[in-house]
Amino acid sequence: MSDLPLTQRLDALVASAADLVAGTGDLDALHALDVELTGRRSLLVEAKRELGSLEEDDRRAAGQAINEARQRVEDLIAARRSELAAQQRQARIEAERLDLTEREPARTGRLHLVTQARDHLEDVFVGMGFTVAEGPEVETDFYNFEALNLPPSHPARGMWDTFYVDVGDPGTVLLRTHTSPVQIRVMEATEPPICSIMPGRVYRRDTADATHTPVFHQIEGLVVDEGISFADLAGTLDAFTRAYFGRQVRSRLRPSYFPFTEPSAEYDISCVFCGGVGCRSCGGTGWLELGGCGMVHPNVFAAVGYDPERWTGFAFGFGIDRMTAQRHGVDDLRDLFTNDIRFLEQF
Ligand code: FA5
Repeated sequence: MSDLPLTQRLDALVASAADLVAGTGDLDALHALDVELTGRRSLLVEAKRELGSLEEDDRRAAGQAINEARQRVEDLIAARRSELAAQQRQARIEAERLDLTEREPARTGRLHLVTQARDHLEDVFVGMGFTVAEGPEVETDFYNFEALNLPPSHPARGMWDTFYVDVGDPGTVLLRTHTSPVQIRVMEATEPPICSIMPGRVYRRDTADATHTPVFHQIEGLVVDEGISFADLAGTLDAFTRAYFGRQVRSRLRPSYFPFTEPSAEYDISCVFCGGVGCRSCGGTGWLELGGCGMVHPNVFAAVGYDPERWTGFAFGFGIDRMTAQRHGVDDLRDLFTNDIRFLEQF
């Protein structure tokens, strides 16, 4: 090849460089080829060494031809370099791509356990003829306490450690401590007969432990009509217990005190873990406490303008979170809200 004229040798060199460059598969191979084609030991550099033996005019033309050939080779290499870099970038993006549609069905989202429980409770009560009502979480002192027969400075207000909101006169606006204020709102808005449940979130300044959280959920029930008796309350709660927990679970009422009901009772169910024999979960008693209930106090009827001589009724309020925990064998309420996906996806 070295016997051929310089321009022909340079053309052949550029043509073979084009094939070699096109054949490189990655940037490392291209770098090695770059050194071979344009480096100190390359044919292009060797050709320059021949220039010394040429006449001045020929030398200028040959030098120019060598420079042009080098430029063409360098252009080929630069074009291939950007092609390979783009290919490499694309490959990395493909490798790192997260296709969310490829996730297994078992990992799709679901309703939180407490929401599932609330929906289920609503279904059971609606099946028993109740309607569903809701009220605000930020309440006034009137609805949360006063209209419920808890006038200011009533000692029983201490039963509910309250979060007050810095709005209006001090102590007048608060985060509701129970769902009972919704009873008042429902009675203000409707004439008897009433047969409603009122689920929702409530707030108390309670320190979190295995059975308490500062934010939790209750479901309130209210039935008002002529001639409603304590036997109706007991029968309704018994029917609910069997529908929600199963036929093997029994319920009982124990005397208690709430300012807005008279008489008042605590509602217990036979322990779902030991069947009533006594175990660690029920403290050896065989019973689990779910909430309070009683006959609506005449002062509450008076606060909403109902005639206490004509109307009677019962009310109840259960803790949904504790009920859920008991139903599913969760022994620490805090597990429901720390949002550890490994815990939540079991339900
Ligand atoms: C009340 O809140 C009454 N309003 C219930 C009521 C309604 C009585 C209508 C009579 C008529 P109590 O403070 O006991 O009552 O709360 C009811 C239930 O809420 C408790 O039995 C418990 O299940 C749940 N509860 C109370 N505090 C917490 C808490 N910090 N964390 C989780 N659940 C709680």
